[in-house]
Amino acid sequence: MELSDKYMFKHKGSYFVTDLVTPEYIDSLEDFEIRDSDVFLATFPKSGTIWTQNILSLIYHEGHRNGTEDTDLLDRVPWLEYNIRKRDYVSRASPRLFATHLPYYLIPKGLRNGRAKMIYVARNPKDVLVSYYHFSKVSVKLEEAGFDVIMERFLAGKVIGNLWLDHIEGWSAQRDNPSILFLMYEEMKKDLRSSVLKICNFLGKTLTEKELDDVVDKASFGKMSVDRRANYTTMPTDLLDFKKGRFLRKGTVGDWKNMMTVAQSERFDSVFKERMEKLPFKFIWDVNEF
Ligand code: PPS
Repeated sequence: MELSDKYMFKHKGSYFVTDLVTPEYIDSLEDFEIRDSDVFLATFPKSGTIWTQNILSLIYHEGHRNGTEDTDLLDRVPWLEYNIRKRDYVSRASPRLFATHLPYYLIPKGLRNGRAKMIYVARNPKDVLVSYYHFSKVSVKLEEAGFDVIMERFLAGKVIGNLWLDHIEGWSAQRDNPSILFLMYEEMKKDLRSSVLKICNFLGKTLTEKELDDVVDKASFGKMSVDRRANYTTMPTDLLDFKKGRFLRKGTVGDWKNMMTVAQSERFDSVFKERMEKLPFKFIWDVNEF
């Protein structure tokens, strides 16, 4: 373990939430046994994880789609590295659905060897930063600080998920890997139905038109915000403090413009722009670009 404080510790070059995982558990994930039927959702924090978790849950679970089951996303699509409810992942029934914020180099070797399917969701990093800043108030496990401070930590990679550029470069180097589907948050925002269809095709799942409509409807920001199975209000209060905000906050594209000054935006660009230009994605920074 390289560094540790009340909120985060660094292990194998990556930051983790102090109370929620141990270095030994992270080490054990290298050999976590992967099944061909597993589905992993990978994201940098605040890039659309809960949204895509919900979509996966809705695609796979009829009882979620038709409202007859009351299982929340922490149980439907738990985090690999943050096993908050201490579930037994090894004896979990197939198909297992997992979410992870791990950098590509730390995922189980069974995944790197092409077993299972993975979905990586990316979001423009200014909206990621602003979402992270607001979330650091709601999350009891993240250190609260002013926006300027959080921005400097984000630009230095001293946040959960590490340096955004490293995370996305590591995953996007796999862009020709047929086991990984790459999606953009903004693309989902622009046309959710097409994104859900893309996910279904990738996973070999065939839904009827009605089922597809149900998935799209229940994955909308408005419906998720009031669905306790999909808005993390069932999370323990020692993890999230809902007096300080909501997990589903705004769900828009371009909110960074409401937060960042011109000087902050320029400072951000001066650190990120060059490497971002080499990424194989076209980022959308504003709804007017739709
Ligand atoms: S985490 O903590 O990493 O799991 O957070 P994550 O789920 O990746 O990101 C949270 C942001 O995603 C937004 N969100 C949505 N946007 C649009 N539509 C839907 N259905 C949706 N669900 C979640 C959520 O509001 C957070 O973004 P911000 O910008 O803070 O609103």
